[in-house]
Amino acid sequence: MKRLVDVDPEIAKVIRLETERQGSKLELIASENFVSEAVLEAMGSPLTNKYAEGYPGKRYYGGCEFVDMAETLAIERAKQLFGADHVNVQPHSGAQANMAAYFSVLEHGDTILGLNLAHGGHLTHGSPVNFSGRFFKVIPYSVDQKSEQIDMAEVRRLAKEHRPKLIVTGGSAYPRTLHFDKFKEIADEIGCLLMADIAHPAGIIAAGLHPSPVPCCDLVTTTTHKTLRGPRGGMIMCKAALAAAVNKNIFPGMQGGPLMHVIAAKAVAFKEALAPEFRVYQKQILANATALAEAMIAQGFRLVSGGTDTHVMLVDVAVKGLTGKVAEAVLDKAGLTVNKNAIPFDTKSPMVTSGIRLGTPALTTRGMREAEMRTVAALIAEVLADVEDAGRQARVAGKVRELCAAFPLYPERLAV
Ligand code: DSN
Repeated sequence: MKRLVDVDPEIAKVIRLETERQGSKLELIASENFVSEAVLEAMGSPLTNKYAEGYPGKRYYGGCEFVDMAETLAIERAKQLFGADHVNVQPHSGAQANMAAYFSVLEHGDTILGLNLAHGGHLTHGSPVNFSGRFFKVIPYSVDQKSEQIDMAEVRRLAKEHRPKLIVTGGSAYPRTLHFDKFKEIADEIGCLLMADIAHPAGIIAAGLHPSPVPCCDLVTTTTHKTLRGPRGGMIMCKAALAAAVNKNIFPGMQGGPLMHVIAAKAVAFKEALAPEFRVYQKQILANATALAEAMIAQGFRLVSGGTDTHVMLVDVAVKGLTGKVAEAVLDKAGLTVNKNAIPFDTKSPMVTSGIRLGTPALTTRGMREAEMRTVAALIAEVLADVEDAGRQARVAGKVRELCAAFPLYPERLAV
């Protein structure tokens, strides 16, 4: 077998450098995680060669008997994990899952309610620069200015005033519990559909450590690569009544051939998530997030909404006279990977921002615990105390490398 390093040394080098980067820096991006070797193996398998347009047992190509098994396993495991009536594991991404979910129940021009992107929502929940904002009439709801938590009174008021066909809940920078039951009450009051995008807390929900939207939502979408720790991709769950519409809108509606290697890897990740250790892992993500949040506050930072109930937190760096853009850049130089993020009612542009977003799924996968989270907060504070001090960044980078070395990532890959 010819090895990648012989066929394409340039790409082999890129992969090695990226693997080293992941292992030697502290990954605090809330939407990222590190998959198992088993998930990687499934993704890098000859299943990538197979065309399988259609669904198990009903394909437009011959030779699908084995990929059918992979997709059926993924579907059945996801149903078991979340208690869903119906699951479609084919969406290539969370954005495509959301698009197909919308198209299953909405017509062009219909009204939807979604959490404002600037308040922790997601592009696909109605941002004007996204298809969702172009195809639908979007009424954004906000967080309350004082509590910085979703203002349910405003959601009810807007729902009654605008009579949306669909309310969308979920987001990518919302650190607090999502109260799906309260959204359901409002949806029932006005007789509209309810959708939850659980891309961020999916793993926590699967472990039963966050309320599940599955019993009360018509549609639930997710990515599979964040807290769920599977391959990069998407998934839709829905009530039985919407199963045919969802399947039709993924294929042939908006996708062609499913990525069978990724679907097989989703099946592997779901098997891992069904094992008892996954609940232990999710509990540790939450314990680490609480520890990191408390330590950041102790270091003098302000956290949006005062803390977190999940794996994610938003840190207001403006209180230290900084922007998210500068904080992200200097932390990266010191080996701490974060992303700049708008905070609610931010006065700065999305390319500058007043905040950074931190999350604990990836570091928890490496085995780090509360003590390491306190160290991480101290390192962040040390770097941000003087963003002009390159010597300080280099010193912290050394400490980061030491900490990372104690929690090796993909060691077998780097040994060769
Ligand atoms: N980019 C994802 C995140 O970082 O949360 C959302 O699409």
